[in-house]
Amino acid sequence: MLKPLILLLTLITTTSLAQPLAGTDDLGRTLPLNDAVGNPKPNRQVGIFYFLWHDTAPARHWDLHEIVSKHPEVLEDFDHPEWGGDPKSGSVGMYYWGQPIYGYYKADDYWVHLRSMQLLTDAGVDFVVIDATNRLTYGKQADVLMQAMDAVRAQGKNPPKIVFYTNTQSGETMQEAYDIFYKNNAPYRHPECWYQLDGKPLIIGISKEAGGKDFQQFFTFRESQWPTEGQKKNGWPWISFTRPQKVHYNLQGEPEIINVSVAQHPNPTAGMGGSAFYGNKDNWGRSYRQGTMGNPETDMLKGYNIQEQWDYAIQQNTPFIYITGWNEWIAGKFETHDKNPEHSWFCDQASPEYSRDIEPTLTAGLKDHYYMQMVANIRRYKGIESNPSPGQAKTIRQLDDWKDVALTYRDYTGDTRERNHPGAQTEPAMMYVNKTGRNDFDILKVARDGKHLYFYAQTAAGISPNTDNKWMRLYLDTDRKPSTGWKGYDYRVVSGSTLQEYRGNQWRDAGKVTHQVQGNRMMISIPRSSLKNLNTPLNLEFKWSDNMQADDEPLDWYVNGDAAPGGRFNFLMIE
Ligand SMILES: [Ca+2]
Ligand SMILES: [Ca+2]
Ligand SMILES: [Ca+2]
Repeated sequence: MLKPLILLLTLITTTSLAQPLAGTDDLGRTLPLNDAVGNPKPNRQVGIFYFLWHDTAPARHWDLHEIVSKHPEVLEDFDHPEWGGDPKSGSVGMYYWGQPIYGYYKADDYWVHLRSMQLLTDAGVDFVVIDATNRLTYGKQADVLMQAMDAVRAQGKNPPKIVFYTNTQSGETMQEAYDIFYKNNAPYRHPECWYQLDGKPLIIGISKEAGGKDFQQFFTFRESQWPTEGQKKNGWPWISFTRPQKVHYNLQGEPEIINVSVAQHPNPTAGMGGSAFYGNKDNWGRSYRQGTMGNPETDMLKGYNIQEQWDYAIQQNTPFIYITGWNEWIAGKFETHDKNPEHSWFCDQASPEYSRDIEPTLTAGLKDHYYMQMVANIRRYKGIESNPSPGQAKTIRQLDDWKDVALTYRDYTGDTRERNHPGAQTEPAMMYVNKTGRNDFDILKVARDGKHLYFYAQTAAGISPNTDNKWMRLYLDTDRKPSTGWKGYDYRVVSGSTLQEYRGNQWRDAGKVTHQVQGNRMMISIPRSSLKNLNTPLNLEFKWSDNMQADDEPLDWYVNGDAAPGGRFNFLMIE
């Protein structure tokens, strides 16, 4: 029952904060920390457009970037066999513009959602906005996603929550969402995953279509706001076709939200495909900036388009920023909107340049550049907690000595679980199998005295036997300079006992170190004298890695074994 008091509640926000993780991306961009962006600010919330629609890919061929790279003639032949697909089905086919780092996954793949929730938690994203604008609500897929959120929350982390964005047949779609996700006894009910605004779960749609419905009092509503419509009160924009983007206002006339998007298609008739394939110049790709198309060949990795929007959005001080987007990936191939019947029309996504996903990808060298850029901008918008203080120096002789080292770094647990799930491909069908998860990092610590640095790792279960040099590695950026060492790492310890220095573009043995292992605990002691470029007072970054598969590729840390912290992040130790 609605109490009048609820209406008086102002915007109360709980902010999810990333650990102050360090990191530098492959373009040399270093993440800002507390000294650059300041402490966490109240009333700063970030949502990101998130998609659950990946299901069955077209038969035989499904990767638009590969198809067009190998067979550009398809662009002038609507029924060309290299499009793949089933000519008998008459289906348009949903093509991937590129390959996600986890492969062409289906949206019911828990392993993928768990990784995404970890990445978005580390980034400080507060909620994911599920695209339910096409009438579908993706019950089973959203259930899997919310299981992943629940798993991350059970570890004491603050993962994103969930909001549904409806538009087509909004009233019916909101009803369905209410019935399957929210109401008592709903089959996919995860109340702790509901993103709340003004004391009630938030839903986006056409609020007048909720009139008289049983869910009308249950939700806080915001209006679906299309970029081609006039500005609505309470509108939440999933994209903006103006430069700079519009600030959108709530019913009280307060500035509430602004969108930032990786790319935009202000000429929907041409669509992203028109610009990617047929010479249209009206749309804004990843390289667009200062009113020009930019130069995709040199600029596509750098995210100039969305950066221009972030810079403007952060200045507006709205309590919400809406990011578009995380993982759309696919676009339908439709009949032409120009005069040539052999052309194909792709509306929202078409190519590496004319696409708007931030999730890391193996296509066209985009890697995790857009993810790292997003992390940096969320920090600029929200601030971040200060770097941890290491406490008193302490000599560590045995594993039990770690008990009174208070400063604790945390990894996720459960990130070593096996993957065994079908991909979206059908001809041939594909099973994604990943059994590289082995030792599951949980708690990490660091200590030091005048002579040694000590590193501690505690795993979720007993540590596996020391059988190979991928086992329980420790990476150190001892001078905290990304320009020295391999990806900044000047040293690593392999097999617990061999210190290696990165010199002359390869890892070379640089002495022996000692380690101890007992059950699920391990420690390594490294003499300070063996680290040539160690900053004093200490100012270093470290990372644990187990069972990485591609030794020269940090993207491996998104996919294989376990890394602590994940991806390209490092823990910080600053005296
Ligand atoms: Ca772990
Ligand atoms: Ca370094
Ligand atoms: Ca991890």
